[in-house]
Amino acid sequence: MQGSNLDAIPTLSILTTLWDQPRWLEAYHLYDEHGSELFEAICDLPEYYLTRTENGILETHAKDIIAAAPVECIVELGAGYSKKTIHLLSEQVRQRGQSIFAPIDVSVAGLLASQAAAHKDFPQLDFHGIQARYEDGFSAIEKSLPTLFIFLGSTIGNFNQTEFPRFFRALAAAMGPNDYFLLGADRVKPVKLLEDAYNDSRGITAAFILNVFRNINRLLGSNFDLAKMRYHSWFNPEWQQIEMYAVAAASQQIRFPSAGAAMQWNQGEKILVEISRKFEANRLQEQLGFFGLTPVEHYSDPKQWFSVLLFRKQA
Ligand code: AVJ
Repeated sequence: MQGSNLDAIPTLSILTTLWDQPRWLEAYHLYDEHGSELFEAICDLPEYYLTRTENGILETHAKDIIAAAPVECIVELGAGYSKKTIHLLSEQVRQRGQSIFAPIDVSVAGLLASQAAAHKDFPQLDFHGIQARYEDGFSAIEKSLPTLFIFLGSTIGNFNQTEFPRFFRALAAAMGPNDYFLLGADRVKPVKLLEDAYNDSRGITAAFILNVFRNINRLLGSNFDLAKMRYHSWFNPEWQQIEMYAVAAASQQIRFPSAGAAMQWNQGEKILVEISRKFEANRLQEQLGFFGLTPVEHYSDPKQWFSVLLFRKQA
């Protein structure tokens, strides 16, 4: 297990984006322990089609995907050891035997849990967990080792216009010639389906989004009052993204004692907590071509709701 110092980063990230206009937050703050549990619950919601659709695609096509990407190592970005990863790992072991599995994740707890599970299920896998944010973790990957990088769940949809190119520049730079990249991306579809997936009838998504303020209170000693805010989300058609907001139900003064700072959060004012971009598969393939990633295959489900795209790094 490798680690890096992650502690100094969140405070700066939170304060700078909260002082932005409009106020917003980087999505990774959502995943404290409780947030991770709430996200697991989201994945099982009837309205949240993403996880089960992508899982179906991987279950159906894992054999072809692994056959198309002759590698010795699988690097998973985020989300250590899910059901969907197992389809790929078991095919990798079946087709190639002894292999390396290296998940990169900010959560040590998540990495340890996936290490225990992977060791039990796949004794032929060498496990190399890397505790880091994606871009920082890339440098730990040996470039000469034939590697398949996987980034599932449409997590790519969380990245804004700045983060997206930064991520792909770093990824492409970390990839050796003929390495592979497997990307799960949610597709544009009728608005009602999209909006329901992010506004479930049980209110789990609302709890997940507002929980970020509990995490921030814990990290920074601030006084966000979850009872005085509400959740609002919508599909922005021009930007083709679901936008998830916390809205102040009453004006409140938020203090950050550790930073000696305070902000006035006015009634009705929104904080953009998360975006979830939706993609057109062909356009995404063309776009990634500019980062030196050549499309190899496009896997989808019968309703064409979700895409799993395989790319190869140009030599
Ligand atoms: C984990 C980023 C893929 O955008 O669908 C789900 C997060 N937020 N419901 C998504 C999320 C609210 C999810 N990703």
